[in-house]
Amino acid sequence: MARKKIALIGAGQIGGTLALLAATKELGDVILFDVVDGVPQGKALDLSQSGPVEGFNSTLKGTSEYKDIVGADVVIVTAGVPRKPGMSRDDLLEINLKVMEQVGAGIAKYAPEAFVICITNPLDAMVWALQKFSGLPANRVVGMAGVLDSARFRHFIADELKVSVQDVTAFVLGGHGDTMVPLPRYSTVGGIPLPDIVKMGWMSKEKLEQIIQRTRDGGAEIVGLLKTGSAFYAPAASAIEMAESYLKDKKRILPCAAFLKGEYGVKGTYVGVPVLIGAGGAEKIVEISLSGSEQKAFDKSVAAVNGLVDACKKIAPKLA
Ligand code: A3D
Repeated sequence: MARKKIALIGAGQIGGTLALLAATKELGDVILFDVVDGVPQGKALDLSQSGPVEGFNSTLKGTSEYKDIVGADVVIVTAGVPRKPGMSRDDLLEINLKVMEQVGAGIAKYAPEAFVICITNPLDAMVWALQKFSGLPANRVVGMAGVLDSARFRHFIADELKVSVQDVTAFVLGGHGDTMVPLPRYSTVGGIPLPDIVKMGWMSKEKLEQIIQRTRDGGAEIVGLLKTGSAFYAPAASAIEMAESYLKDKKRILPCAAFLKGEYGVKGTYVGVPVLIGAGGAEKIVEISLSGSEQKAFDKSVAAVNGLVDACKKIAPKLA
């Protein structure tokens, strides 16, 4: 079987980590693309030289030319700018929208058959714009946010209860922002839903609420510590999990920003929901039932995403 090809658009903090993970897991050969000439080439060379030590056979190439992504099976997009302390994800909209236009054109021309994962913020609006700019079918363009937000939730719960992260599952739905919706009812420890964990007295209700809030603020907490950029290890690991499910047709059910066509009562917007990812891309949107308050929180999150999408349409009228 020929090796798969993974194109990474943006060779910054997340892009470099994606390249390392894709190579060490031998998901395929890696193309690192960036507009800053020298950076993708330098990172690709450095990573290639870790191959003999790590024992992987993936090849890595850095480039500033879109033609090198030709035939990519997967394209992961991190191009743009990240947050600095005091900035919200939404503050990045205008500048990153222009970047999505260029990236969308590059993908449309050279990798129109790829499965595309967008990470650039503000995520839900950028993945919507990228799908429009690239013209790829919506089932092959998804956004990474829910896997990361859920991983943060899982980490905090496992850390609090001193149990293995492997036994903690979590679902965080909605947009990737302050209105994201962590769902305790669908999050479990050893198969036991979190509300039951509270009833059993293993964790107080107050602690669970604190963890939910810390999950919502998870990105800002790291921005505040790093000061010069945002999280990159866990975001990269999360996108790789999605790429692997596509490349190996694993049919994982992962929370992703997916294009809704009426599911959850939402039409024409990208928002975080459980998605089955396999060789067909986003093969199925899984519709779980939401309680009144969960649906209200989800609707609020959708409204926030719609506000950003409207802002995109004003800046780039051709998206309207
Ligand atoms: P950074 O290290 O700055 O890397 C971004 C790279 O994009 C830089 O190397 C730039 O040179 C490059 N770039 C800029 N414009 C273009 C362009 N037109 N074409 C190609 N490359 C370009 O940032 P990062 O890797 O830390 O973060 C990347 C993005 O991911 C930011 O928008 C973050 O806000 C976002 N992010 C999202 C999440 C989610 O969970 C959705 C989490 C963390 C970061």
